[in-house]
Amino acid sequence: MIIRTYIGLGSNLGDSQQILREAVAKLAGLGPAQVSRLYQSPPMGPQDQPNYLNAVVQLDTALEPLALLDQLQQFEQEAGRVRLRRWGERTLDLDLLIYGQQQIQDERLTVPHIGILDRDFVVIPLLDLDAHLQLNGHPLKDLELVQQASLTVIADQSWANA
Ligand code: A4P
Ligand code: MG
Repeated sequence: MIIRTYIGLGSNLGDSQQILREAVAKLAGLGPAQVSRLYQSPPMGPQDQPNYLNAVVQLDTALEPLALLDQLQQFEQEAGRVRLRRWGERTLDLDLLIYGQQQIQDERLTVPHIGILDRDFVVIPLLDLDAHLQLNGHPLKDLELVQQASLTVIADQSWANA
């Protein structure tokens, strides 16, 4: 069965735009993929770290959730991932945000991802991909943080092909 999933991408170390572009190419190898616009966002967590580039990929895939997580973690490693501290700087972070309608509580995986509703750098790119997307029956577009987003659009949805 093919499931519609959403993957959050973040980077604030190295050549972030190139790192995210390569990540999109790898994700597209797992099934039909669409990409949000590319955003710059101020760091959530420690403030003494660079701004992030963030985007979201919509991926239709036959992979089971844990197999998809394995792939995401492999792509993080291939990007030379370093992770220095919680909520701190990293070369590539790939989070499984949404996996169809499924709720997953596994020691390796919580889906929907725990931070979605608090993170404008996740919600706004999700809305690029589906303006009517709902989480637990609530339309994301009605969230207050959508009106107060602190993101800057860096590039339109063609950025990953360039
Ligand atoms: N895990 C559980 N559920 C999931 C899921 N849905 N997707 C487990 C991915 N992984 C999931 O991941 C730690 C463990 O979470 C994994 O082993 C997996 O089994 P990790 O990537 O090493 O750590 P983390 O939880 O991502 O790190 P951390 O430090 O808690 O950070 P966050 O919550 O990912 O946030 N500011 C801006 N502006 N933009 C950002 O993208 N990102 C972070 C990192 C901080 N500030 C940011 C941004
Ligand atoms: Mg992560």
